[in-house]
Amino acid sequence: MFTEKKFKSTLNLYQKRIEEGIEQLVPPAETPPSRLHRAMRYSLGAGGKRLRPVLLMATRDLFTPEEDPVPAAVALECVHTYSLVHDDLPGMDDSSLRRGKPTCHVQFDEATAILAGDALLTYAFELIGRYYRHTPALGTSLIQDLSIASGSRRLIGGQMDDLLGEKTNYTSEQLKNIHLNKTAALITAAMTMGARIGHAPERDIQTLVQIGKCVGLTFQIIDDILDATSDDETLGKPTGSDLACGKATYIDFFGLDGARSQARAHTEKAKGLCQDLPGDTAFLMELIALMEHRIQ
Ligand code: GRG
Repeated sequence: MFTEKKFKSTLNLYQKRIEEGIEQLVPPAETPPSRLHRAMRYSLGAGGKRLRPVLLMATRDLFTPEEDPVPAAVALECVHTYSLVHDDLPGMDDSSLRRGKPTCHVQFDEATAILAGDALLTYAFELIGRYYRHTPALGTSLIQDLSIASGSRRLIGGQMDDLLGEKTNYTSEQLKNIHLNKTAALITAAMTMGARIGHAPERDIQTLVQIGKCVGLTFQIIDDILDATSDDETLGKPTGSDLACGKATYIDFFGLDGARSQARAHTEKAKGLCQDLPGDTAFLMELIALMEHRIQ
């Protein structure tokens, strides 16, 4: 067990390494065309929790600490940030607030936000190619994990189905599948990429895939609960949007208490699976528990 103080200081250390990694590895704002690089950095720097890169680094630390996880962690945050920039666009969620700040298309303009998202996505793969070229097998598997998780059958496909869901009556099983694709896939990739950087055996990678699915589902259920029960200021983005655009959520199917108990069940399953992993999993287990109790 971690004390709360030890957990927070470890989390801060990971987050600090990620902030430094973003600062050092992403092209400076003045790189031409500077409007584009300013927009990329604006969205990357706009106060995210860095959950996915922290998961990647903490998972790597369960195994062999030989390879540097920071470039992969930054690449993952670039993909996550691109997805948020595009999700906020008028053609998708049409949101003007993200992480308590104007969204990229509001701060810059729509065309710049589209290009900044495109550039963040592309840059992620440049980073992995550049920093893991000395270990080609590792580099290739990182590219595979990240491209599959962010591709048309996972993140982008999940987003497509989610948008179609505004006009379709999905079943709870279909809703779960959307969330496995839209939310859990990148979270799972965080864990498998971390494990690959630590040269984990395939057996442990398969356990992490199961953990990632549970963590992703918990994360999305809590997202639904917060959208319905929190306020714009606490969340740093507009609340009540699911109801406003007629999207089905876990609360529609299971009620608030039912949704909460599903989140708890997924969290407990993930923590149980952590016990099958090697190394000191105390931090990872606390991080997983935090997802269920997050308020933003
Ligand atoms: C546009 C291809 C494409 C995909 C968009 C990100 C996304 C898919 C949809 C956003 C809708 C949403 C609320 C999804 C729930 C999961 C999620 C990605 C939440 C935001 O992630 P956090 O809370 O964000 O980790 P921060 O700001 O902390 O980085």
